[in-house]
Amino acid sequence: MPDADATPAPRDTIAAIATPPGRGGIGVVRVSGPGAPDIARALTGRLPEPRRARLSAFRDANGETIDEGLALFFPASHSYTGEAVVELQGHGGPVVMHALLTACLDAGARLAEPGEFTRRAFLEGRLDLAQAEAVADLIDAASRSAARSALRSLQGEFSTAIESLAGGLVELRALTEAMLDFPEEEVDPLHGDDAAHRLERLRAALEAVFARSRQGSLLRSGIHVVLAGRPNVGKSSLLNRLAGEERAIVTPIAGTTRDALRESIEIDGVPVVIVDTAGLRESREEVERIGVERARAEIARADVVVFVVEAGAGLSKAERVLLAALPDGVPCVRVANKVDRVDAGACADTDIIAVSAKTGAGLDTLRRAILEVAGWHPGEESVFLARERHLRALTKARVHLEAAAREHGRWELFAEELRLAHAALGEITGEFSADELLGEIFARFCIGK
Ligand SMILES: Nc1nc2c(ncn2[C@@H]2O[C@H](COP(=O)(O)OP(=O)(O)OP(=O)(O)O)[C@@H](O)[C@H]2O)c(=O)[nH]1
Ligand SMILES: [Mg+2]
Repeated sequence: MPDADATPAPRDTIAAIATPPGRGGIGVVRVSGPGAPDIARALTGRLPEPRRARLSAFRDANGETIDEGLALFFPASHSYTGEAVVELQGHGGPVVMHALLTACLDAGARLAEPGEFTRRAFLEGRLDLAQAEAVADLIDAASRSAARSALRSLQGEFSTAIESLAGGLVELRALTEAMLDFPEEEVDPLHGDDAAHRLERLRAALEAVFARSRQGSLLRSGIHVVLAGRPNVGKSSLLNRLAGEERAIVTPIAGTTRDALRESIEIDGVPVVIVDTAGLRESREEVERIGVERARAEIARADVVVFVVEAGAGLSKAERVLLAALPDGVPCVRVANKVDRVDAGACADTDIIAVSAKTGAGLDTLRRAILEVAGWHPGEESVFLARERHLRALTKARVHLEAAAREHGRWELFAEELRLAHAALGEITGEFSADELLGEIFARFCIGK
Protein backbone atom coordinates (compact mmCIF):
# COMPACT_ATOMS: atom_id res chain seq x y z
CA MET A 1 0.00 0.00 0.00
CA PRO A 2 1.39 3.42 -0.82
CA ASP A 3 2.42 5.55 2.10
CA ALA A 4 -0.29 8.20 2.47
CA ASP A 5 2.21 10.77 3.73
CA ALA A 6 4.63 10.34 0.87
CA THR A 7 2.34 11.43 -1.95
CA PRO A 8 0.60 14.80 -1.76
CA ALA A 9 -3.20 14.62 -1.80
CA PRO A 10 -4.45 14.81 -5.40
CA ARG A 11 -5.67 18.33 -6.10
CA ASP A 12 -9.32 18.95 -6.74
CA THR A 13 -10.61 20.78 -9.77
CA ILE A 14 -11.57 24.43 -9.48
CA ALA A 15 -13.75 26.66 -11.64
CA ALA A 16 -14.59 30.35 -11.74
CA ILE A 17 -15.86 33.08 -14.02
CA ALA A 18 -12.62 34.76 -15.15
CA THR A 19 -14.13 37.85 -16.78
CA PRO A 20 -15.50 40.80 -14.77
CA PRO A 21 -19.14 40.70 -13.68
CA GLY A 22 -21.71 42.42 -15.85
CA ARG A 23 -22.43 42.34 -19.56
CA GLY A 24 -19.78 42.02 -22.24
CA GLY A 25 -19.16 40.57 -25.68
CA ILE A 26 -17.48 37.52 -24.26
CA GLY A 27 -17.39 35.89 -20.84
CA VAL A 28 -14.95 33.19 -19.83
CA VAL A 29 -15.32 30.34 -17.37
CA ARG A 30 -12.02 28.79 -16.45
CA VAL A 31 -11.52 25.31 -15.02
CA SER A 32 -8.24 23.92 -13.67
CA GLY A 33 -7.30 20.57 -12.20
CA PRO A 34 -7.25 16.86 -13.02
CA GLY A 35 -11.02 16.79 -13.64
CA ALA A 36 -10.93 19.60 -16.24
CA PRO A 37 -10.88 17.32 -19.32
CA ASP A 38 -13.91 15.36 -18.04
CA ILE A 39 -15.77 18.59 -17.38
CA ALA A 40 -15.06 19.72 -20.94
CA ARG A 41 -16.40 16.38 -22.19
CA ALA A 42 -19.50 16.67 -20.01
CA LEU A 43 -20.33 20.17 -21.24
CA THR A 44 -19.22 20.08 -24.88
CA GLY A 45 -19.42 16.41 -25.83
CA ARG A 46 -15.70 15.90 -26.40
CA LEU A 47 -12.34 17.28 -25.40
CA PRO A 48 -11.03 19.91 -27.85
CA GLU A 49 -7.62 19.33 -29.37
CA PRO A 50 -4.96 20.86 -27.11
CA ARG A 51 -4.65 24.64 -27.57
CA ARG A 52 -7.09 24.74 -30.52
CA ALA A 53 -10.32 26.68 -30.22
CA ARG A 54 -13.40 24.61 -31.02
CA LEU A 55 -16.91 25.96 -31.52
CA SER A 56 -19.21 23.97 -29.26
CA ALA A 57 -22.61 23.94 -27.68
CA PHE A 58 -22.32 24.09 -23.88
CA ARG A 59 -24.86 21.86 -22.17
CA ASP A 60 -25.91 21.53 -18.55
CA ALA A 61 -26.35 18.27 -16.61
CA ASN A 62 -29.83 17.75 -18.12
CA GLY A 63 -28.49 18.06 -21.63
CA GLU A 64 -30.08 21.45 -22.16
CA THR A 65 -28.02 23.91 -24.22
CA ILE A 66 -26.90 26.92 -22.16
CA ASP A 67 -24.88 28.75 -24.78
CA GLU A 68 -22.67 28.24 -27.79
CA GLY A 69 -19.08 29.38 -27.79
CA LEU A 70 -15.43 28.42 -27.95
CA ALA A 71 -13.92 25.66 -25.86
CA LEU A 72 -10.18 25.53 -25.28
CA PHE A 73 -8.10 22.85 -23.64
CA PHE A 74 -4.59 23.43 -22.28
CA PRO A 75 -2.78 20.29 -21.12
CA ALA A 76 -0.80 20.60 -17.88
CA SER A 77 2.45 21.09 -19.80
CA HIS A 78 1.10 24.20 -21.54
CA SER A 79 -1.22 25.88 -19.08
CA TYR A 80 -1.16 28.88 -16.79
CA THR A 81 -1.61 26.80 -13.65
CA GLY A 82 0.56 23.85 -14.60
CA GLU A 83 -2.54 21.65 -14.41
CA ALA A 84 -5.05 20.67 -17.10
CA VAL A 85 -7.05 23.81 -17.87
CA VAL A 86 -10.27 24.25 -19.82
CA GLU A 87 -11.64 27.62 -20.87
CA LEU A 88 -15.20 28.07 -22.03
CA GLN A 89 -15.79 31.33 -23.85
CA GLY A 90 -19.47 32.13 -24.01
CA HIS A 91 -21.59 35.23 -24.31
CA GLY A 92 -20.71 37.66 -21.56
CA GLY A 93 -23.98 38.04 -19.70
CA PRO A 94 -24.44 37.31 -16.01
CA VAL A 95 -27.17 34.68 -16.53
CA VAL A 96 -25.23 32.72 -19.15
CA MET A 97 -21.99 32.90 -17.15
CA HIS A 98 -23.69 31.78 -13.98
CA ALA A 99 -25.35 28.84 -15.77
CA LEU A 100 -22.02 27.81 -17.33
CA LEU A 101 -20.26 27.97 -13.99
CA THR A 102 -23.04 25.96 -12.33
CA ALA A 103 -22.74 23.30 -15.06
CA CYS A 104 -19.00 23.03 -14.33
CA LEU A 105 -19.70 22.69 -10.60
CA ASP A 106 -22.37 20.03 -11.30
CA ALA A 107 -19.78 18.18 -13.38
CA GLY A 108 -17.44 17.95 -10.39
CA ALA A 109 -15.54 21.23 -10.02
CA ARG A 110 -15.41 23.34 -6.87
CA LEU A 111 -15.71 27.12 -6.87
CA ALA A 112 -12.21 28.66 -6.93
CA GLU A 113 -11.08 31.01 -4.22
CA PRO A 114 -9.62 34.41 -5.10
CA GLY A 115 -6.19 33.99 -6.69
CA GLU A 116 -6.39 30.21 -6.58
CA PHE A 117 -5.39 29.73 -10.23
CA THR A 118 -2.26 31.82 -9.70
CA ARG A 119 -1.59 30.09 -6.39
CA ARG A 120 -1.57 26.78 -8.22
CA ALA A 121 0.77 28.22 -10.84
CA PHE A 122 3.09 29.17 -7.95
CA LEU A 123 2.81 25.76 -6.29
CA GLU A 124 3.51 24.06 -9.63
CA GLY A 125 6.63 26.20 -10.02
CA ARG A 126 5.27 28.09 -13.02
CA LEU A 127 5.85 31.43 -11.30
CA ASP A 128 7.74 32.46 -8.22
CA LEU A 129 6.03 34.55 -5.58
CA ALA A 130 7.25 37.91 -6.87
CA GLN A 131 5.95 37.00 -10.33
CA ALA A 132 2.61 35.87 -8.92
CA GLU A 133 2.28 39.21 -7.17
CA ALA A 134 3.15 40.95 -10.43
CA VAL A 135 0.07 39.30 -12.00
CA ALA A 136 -2.18 41.06 -9.49
CA ASP A 137 -0.19 44.29 -9.85
CA LEU A 138 -0.58 44.24 -13.60
CA ILE A 139 -4.34 43.83 -13.25
CA ASP A 140 -4.49 46.61 -10.65
CA ALA A 141 -1.99 48.95 -12.34
CA ALA A 142 -3.13 52.57 -12.10
CA SER A 143 -0.96 53.91 -14.93
CA ARG A 144 0.90 52.73 -18.03
CA SER A 145 4.25 53.04 -16.24
CA ALA A 146 2.97 50.88 -13.40
CA ALA A 147 1.65 48.34 -15.90
CA ARG A 148 4.96 48.23 -17.78
CA SER A 149 6.85 47.75 -14.56
CA ALA A 150 4.48 44.98 -13.38
CA LEU A 151 4.88 43.24 -16.71
CA ARG A 152 8.65 43.31 -16.37
CA SER A 153 8.35 41.74 -12.90
CA LEU A 154 5.97 39.13 -14.31
CA GLN A 155 8.54 38.31 -16.96
CA GLY A 156 11.01 37.74 -14.16
CA GLU A 157 13.20 40.85 -14.18
CA PHE A 158 12.75 41.54 -10.47
CA SER A 159 13.11 37.86 -9.55
CA THR A 160 16.29 37.63 -11.62
CA ALA A 161 17.79 40.60 -9.78
CA ILE A 162 16.91 38.99 -6.44
CA GLU A 163 18.25 35.62 -7.56
CA SER A 164 21.49 37.17 -8.70
CA LEU A 165 21.91 38.70 -5.22
CA ALA A 166 21.05 35.36 -3.67
CA GLY A 167 23.56 33.64 -5.97
CA GLY A 168 26.33 35.96 -4.78
CA LEU A 169 25.34 35.19 -1.21
CA VAL A 170 25.45 31.45 -1.81
CA GLU A 171 29.02 31.72 -3.15
CA LEU A 172 30.10 33.82 -0.21
CA ARG A 173 28.44 31.42 2.21
CA ALA A 174 30.30 28.51 0.63
CA LEU A 175 33.58 30.37 0.92
CA THR A 176 32.87 31.13 4.56
CA GLU A 177 31.89 27.55 5.34
CA ALA A 178 35.22 26.45 3.87
CA MET A 179 37.06 28.84 6.19
CA LEU A 180 35.11 27.49 9.14
CA ASP A 181 36.69 24.11 8.59
CA PHE A 182 40.02 25.54 9.71
CA PRO A 183 40.94 26.82 13.16
CA GLU A 184 40.79 30.61 13.17
CA GLU A 185 44.55 31.22 13.14
CA GLU A 186 45.01 29.04 10.05
CA VAL A 187 42.59 30.88 7.82
CA ASP A 188 44.46 32.35 4.91
CA PRO A 189 44.21 36.16 5.21
CA LEU A 190 43.66 36.28 1.46
CA HIS A 191 40.43 34.36 1.91
CA GLY A 192 39.35 36.80 4.57
CA ASP A 193 40.03 39.73 2.20
CA ASP A 194 38.20 38.00 -0.60
CA ALA A 195 35.18 37.53 1.67
CA ALA A 196 35.24 41.21 2.60
CA HIS A 197 35.39 42.30 -1.05
CA ARG A 198 32.60 40.01 -2.06
CA LEU A 199 30.48 41.27 0.80
CA GLU A 200 31.06 44.89 -0.30
CA ARG A 201 30.03 44.06 -3.87
CA LEU A 202 26.90 42.34 -2.59
CA ARG A 203 26.00 45.31 -0.46
CA ALA A 204 26.38 47.67 -3.41
CA ALA A 205 24.25 45.40 -5.60
CA LEU A 206 21.59 45.23 -2.89
CA GLU A 207 21.51 49.03 -2.66
CA ALA A 208 20.92 49.27 -6.40
CA VAL A 209 18.00 46.83 -6.24
CA PHE A 210 16.68 48.71 -3.22
CA ALA A 211 16.73 52.06 -5.01
CA ARG A 212 14.89 50.65 -8.03
CA SER A 213 12.34 48.97 -5.75
CA ARG A 214 11.66 52.10 -3.74
CA GLN A 215 10.98 54.01 -6.93
CA GLY A 216 8.65 51.29 -8.05
CA SER A 217 6.73 51.25 -4.81
CA LEU A 218 5.70 54.83 -5.61
CA LEU A 219 4.32 53.62 -8.93
CA ARG A 220 2.45 50.83 -7.27
CA SER A 221 0.76 52.58 -4.43
CA GLY A 222 0.70 56.10 -5.87
CA ILE A 223 1.77 59.25 -4.07
CA HIS A 224 -0.63 60.58 -1.48
CA VAL A 225 -0.56 64.38 -1.68
CA VAL A 226 -2.52 66.48 0.81
CA LEU A 227 -3.38 70.13 0.12
CA ALA A 228 -3.28 72.00 3.41
CA GLY A 229 -3.37 75.60 4.56
CA ARG A 230 -5.51 78.35 6.04
CA PRO A 231 -9.07 78.81 4.77
CA ASN A 232 -9.62 80.59 1.45
CA VAL A 233 -6.05 80.36 0.15
CA GLY A 234 -7.29 78.40 -2.86
CA LYS A 235 -6.73 74.71 -1.97
CA SER A 236 -9.94 73.55 -3.61
CA SER A 237 -9.23 75.69 -6.66
CA LEU A 238 -5.82 74.00 -6.94
CA LEU A 239 -7.38 70.56 -6.66
CA ASN A 240 -9.74 71.43 -9.50
CA ARG A 241 -6.87 72.73 -11.61
CA LEU A 242 -4.74 69.64 -11.00
CA ALA A 243 -7.66 67.31 -11.65
CA GLY A 244 -8.67 69.24 -14.76
CA GLU A 245 -12.31 69.42 -13.68
CA GLU A 246 -14.52 71.21 -11.20
CA ARG A 247 -14.60 68.63 -8.44
CA ALA A 248 -14.45 70.69 -5.24
CA ILE A 249 -16.77 73.55 -4.34
CA VAL A 250 -14.98 76.90 -4.51
CA THR A 251 -16.42 80.04 -2.93
CA PRO A 252 -15.00 83.29 -1.53
CA ILE A 253 -16.32 82.21 1.87
CA ALA A 254 -13.58 81.03 4.23
CA GLY A 255 -14.39 77.54 5.51
CA THR A 256 -16.04 76.20 2.35
CA THR A 257 -14.47 72.75 2.34
CA ARG A 258 -15.44 70.40 5.17
CA ASP A 259 -14.94 66.82 4.11
CA ALA A 260 -11.63 65.66 2.69
CA LEU A 261 -12.08 65.15 -1.04
CA ARG A 262 -9.75 62.96 -3.08
CA GLU A 263 -8.99 62.89 -6.76
CA SER A 264 -6.77 60.43 -8.59
CA ILE A 265 -4.53 61.98 -11.20
CA GLU A 266 -1.32 61.05 -12.98
CA ILE A 267 1.84 63.12 -13.11
CA ASP A 268 4.32 61.87 -15.71
CA GLY A 269 2.77 58.42 -15.55
CA VAL A 270 2.98 58.26 -11.76
CA PRO A 271 -0.35 57.76 -10.00
CA VAL A 272 -1.03 60.54 -7.53
CA VAL A 273 -3.98 60.93 -5.16
CA ILE A 274 -4.64 64.59 -4.36
CA VAL A 275 -6.59 65.25 -1.17
CA ASP A 276 -8.31 68.60 -0.63
CA THR A 277 -8.94 69.41 3.02
CA ALA A 278 -10.74 71.93 5.19
CA GLY A 279 -8.81 75.15 5.81
CA LEU A 280 -6.95 74.91 9.10
CA ARG A 281 -8.24 77.28 11.78
CA GLU A 282 -9.84 77.19 15.19
CA SER A 283 -13.59 77.05 14.75
CA ARG A 284 -16.49 76.85 17.13
CA GLU A 285 -18.78 75.61 14.44
CA GLU A 286 -19.13 71.83 14.79
CA VAL A 287 -19.09 70.78 11.13
CA GLU A 288 -16.02 72.88 10.41
CA ARG A 289 -14.31 71.62 13.55
CA ILE A 290 -14.77 68.01 12.42
CA GLY A 291 -13.51 69.03 8.96
CA VAL A 292 -10.33 70.46 10.48
CA GLU A 293 -9.82 67.27 12.52
CA ARG A 294 -10.10 65.26 9.31
CA ALA A 295 -7.65 67.57 7.59
CA ARG A 296 -5.14 66.93 10.36
CA ALA A 297 -5.67 63.17 10.07
CA GLU A 298 -5.03 63.38 6.31
CA ILE A 299 -1.87 65.40 6.87
CA ALA A 300 -0.63 62.81 9.36
CA ARG A 301 -0.67 60.08 6.71
CA ALA A 302 0.40 62.11 3.68
CA ASP A 303 3.39 61.19 1.51
CA VAL A 304 3.68 64.85 0.53
CA VAL A 305 2.02 67.94 2.02
CA VAL A 306 1.42 70.88 -0.29
CA PHE A 307 1.18 73.83 2.06
CA VAL A 308 -0.71 76.66 0.41
CA VAL A 309 -0.58 80.35 1.34
CA GLU A 310 -1.71 83.49 -0.47
CA ALA A 311 0.91 85.17 -2.63
CA GLY A 312 2.03 88.62 -1.62
CA ALA A 313 0.80 88.36 1.94
CA GLY A 314 3.86 86.75 3.53
CA LEU A 315 3.51 84.00 6.12
CA SER A 316 1.07 84.85 8.88
CA LYS A 317 1.83 83.89 12.46
CA ALA A 318 -0.86 81.21 12.32
CA GLU A 319 0.77 79.78 9.19
CA ARG A 320 4.17 79.64 10.83
CA VAL A 321 2.64 77.68 13.70
CA LEU A 322 0.92 75.30 11.27
CA LEU A 323 4.10 74.75 9.28
CA ALA A 324 6.09 74.01 12.41
CA ALA A 325 3.46 71.53 13.49
CA LEU A 326 3.63 69.40 10.31
CA PRO A 327 4.61 65.83 11.14
CA ASP A 328 8.34 65.14 11.19
CA GLY A 329 9.86 63.80 8.03
CA VAL A 330 6.86 64.38 5.75
CA PRO A 331 8.15 66.12 2.63
CA CYS A 332 6.47 69.49 2.17
CA VAL A 333 6.08 71.69 -0.89
CA ARG A 334 5.27 75.30 -0.11
CA VAL A 335 3.06 77.11 -2.56
CA ALA A 336 1.97 80.75 -2.85
CA ASN A 337 -1.31 80.80 -4.75
CA LYS A 338 -3.08 83.66 -6.53
CA VAL A 339 0.10 85.12 -8.07
CA ASP A 340 -2.15 86.61 -10.73
CA ARG A 341 -3.13 89.21 -8.14
CA VAL A 342 0.37 90.41 -7.23
CA ASP A 343 3.25 91.80 -9.30
CA ALA A 344 5.84 89.37 -10.50
CA GLY A 345 8.55 90.80 -8.22
CA ALA A 346 6.60 90.12 -5.04
CA CYS A 347 7.42 86.40 -4.89
CA ALA A 348 11.16 86.44 -4.51
CA ASP A 349 11.34 83.53 -2.05
CA THR A 350 12.82 80.62 -3.99
CA ASP A 351 11.59 78.03 -1.49
CA ILE A 352 8.04 78.86 -2.38
CA ILE A 353 6.48 77.94 -5.69
CA ALA A 354 4.33 80.75 -7.04
CA VAL A 355 1.18 79.47 -8.73
CA SER A 356 -2.23 80.63 -9.81
CA ALA A 357 -5.13 78.21 -9.70
CA LYS A 358 -6.97 80.79 -11.76
CA THR A 359 -4.55 81.09 -14.72
CA GLY A 360 -2.63 77.82 -14.31
CA ALA A 361 0.69 79.64 -13.91
CA GLY A 362 3.34 77.64 -12.04
CA LEU A 363 1.32 74.43 -12.08
CA ASP A 364 3.95 72.47 -14.03
CA THR A 365 6.60 73.50 -11.53
CA LEU A 366 4.31 72.35 -8.73
CA ARG A 367 3.73 68.98 -10.41
CA ARG A 368 7.46 68.45 -10.84
CA ALA A 369 8.15 69.48 -7.25
CA ILE A 370 5.60 66.97 -5.93
CA LEU A 371 7.33 64.10 -7.76
CA GLU A 372 10.74 65.30 -6.70
CA VAL A 373 10.08 65.57 -2.97
CA ALA A 374 8.29 62.21 -3.08
CA GLY A 375 11.59 60.72 -4.27
CA TRP A 376 10.65 60.03 -7.89
CA HIS A 377 13.41 60.40 -10.46
CA PRO A 378 12.04 61.13 -13.92
CA GLY A 379 12.96 58.92 -16.82
CA GLU A 380 13.48 55.95 -14.51
CA GLU A 381 12.27 53.14 -16.73
CA SER A 382 13.76 50.12 -15.08
CA VAL A 383 12.11 50.40 -11.69
CA PHE A 384 10.72 47.37 -9.87
CA LEU A 385 7.06 47.59 -8.92
CA ALA A 386 7.93 46.51 -5.41
CA ARG A 387 5.46 45.91 -2.63
CA GLU A 388 5.85 46.91 1.01
CA ARG A 389 6.63 43.24 1.69
CA HIS A 390 9.55 43.31 -0.74
CA LEU A 391 10.95 46.51 0.72
CA ARG A 392 10.76 45.00 4.21
CA ALA A 393 12.60 41.88 3.06
CA LEU A 394 15.27 43.94 1.29
CA THR A 395 15.70 46.06 4.43
CA LYS A 396 16.10 42.91 6.48
CA ALA A 397 18.73 41.58 4.05
CA ARG A 398 20.54 44.91 4.19
CA VAL A 399 20.60 44.90 8.01
CA HIS A 400 22.13 41.41 8.06
CA LEU A 401 24.75 42.29 5.45
CA GLU A 402 25.69 45.35 7.52
CA ALA A 403 25.97 43.12 10.57
CA ALA A 404 28.12 40.66 8.59
CA ALA A 405 30.50 43.49 7.70
CA ARG A 406 31.01 44.08 11.42
CA GLU A 407 31.77 40.39 12.05
CA HIS A 408 34.76 40.21 9.73
CA GLY A 409 37.15 37.62 11.19
CA ARG A 410 34.52 36.03 13.41
CA TRP A 411 33.53 33.70 10.64
CA GLU A 412 30.83 31.80 12.47
CA LEU A 413 28.90 34.95 13.23
CA PHE A 414 29.68 36.21 9.73
CA ALA A 415 28.21 33.02 8.25
CA GLU A 416 25.10 33.31 10.40
CA GLU A 417 24.40 36.88 9.21
CA LEU A 418 24.80 35.74 5.61
CA ARG A 419 22.35 32.94 6.21
CA LEU A 420 19.78 35.39 7.61
CA ALA A 421 20.28 37.80 4.69
CA HIS A 422 19.80 34.91 2.28
CA ALA A 423 16.59 33.86 4.04
CA ALA A 424 15.26 37.42 3.77
CA LEU A 425 15.82 37.42 0.00
CA GLY A 426 14.14 34.02 -0.23
CA GLU A 427 10.97 35.53 1.24
CA ILE A 428 10.63 37.70 -1.84
CA THR A 429 10.61 34.91 -4.38
CA GLY A 430 8.71 32.59 -2.06
CA GLU A 431 11.54 30.14 -1.55
CA PHE A 432 11.01 30.26 2.20
CA SER A 433 7.48 31.50 2.74
CA ALA A 434 5.04 30.65 5.44
CA ASP A 435 1.59 29.38 4.51
CA GLU A 436 -0.16 32.36 6.14
CA LEU A 437 1.85 34.73 3.97
CA LEU A 438 0.77 32.86 0.84
CA GLY A 439 -2.84 32.92 2.03
CA GLU A 440 -2.66 36.65 2.61
CA ILE A 441 -1.10 37.39 -0.78
CA PHE A 442 -3.48 35.30 -2.87
CA ALA A 443 -6.61 36.31 -0.98
CA ARG A 444 -6.21 39.82 -2.43
CA PHE A 445 -6.47 38.57 -6.01
CA CYS A 446 -9.71 38.58 -7.94
CA ILE A 447 -11.66 35.37 -8.38
CA GLY A 448 -10.82 33.65 -11.63
CA LYS A 449 -7.16 34.72 -11.61
N1 LIG B 1 -7.40 85.61 -8.26
C1 LIG B 1 -7.36 84.35 -7.82
N2 LIG B 1 -8.32 83.89 -7.01
C2 LIG B 1 -8.24 82.63 -6.59
C3 LIG B 1 -7.19 81.78 -6.97
N3 LIG B 1 -7.36 80.57 -6.39
C4 LIG B 1 -8.50 80.67 -5.66
N4 LIG B 1 -9.04 81.90 -5.78
C5 LIG B 1 -10.26 82.39 -5.13
O1 LIG B 1 -10.09 82.31 -3.74
C6 LIG B 1 -11.32 81.95 -3.11
C7 LIG B 1 -11.14 80.74 -2.22
O2 LIG B 1 -10.82 79.62 -3.05
P1 LIG B 1 -11.00 78.14 -2.55
O3 LIG B 1 -10.38 77.29 -3.59
O4 LIG B 1 -12.40 77.87 -2.16
O5 LIG B 1 -10.09 78.16 -1.25
P2 LIG B 1 -9.88 77.04 -0.15
O6 LIG B 1 -8.47 77.14 0.30
O7 LIG B 1 -10.33 75.74 -0.67
O8 LIG B 1 -10.82 77.52 1.00
P3 LIG B 1 -11.50 76.67 2.18
O9 LIG B 1 -12.17 75.50 1.57
O10 LIG B 1 -12.44 77.61 2.78
O11 LIG B 1 -10.41 76.29 3.12
C8 LIG B 1 -12.33 81.75 -4.23
O12 LIG B 1 -13.07 82.91 -4.37
C9 LIG B 1 -11.44 81.50 -5.44
O13 LIG B 1 -12.06 81.89 -6.64
C10 LIG B 1 -6.18 82.30 -7.84
O14 LIG B 1 -5.21 81.66 -8.22
N5 LIG B 1 -6.31 83.60 -8.23
MG1 LIG C 1 -11.73 74.46 -0.05
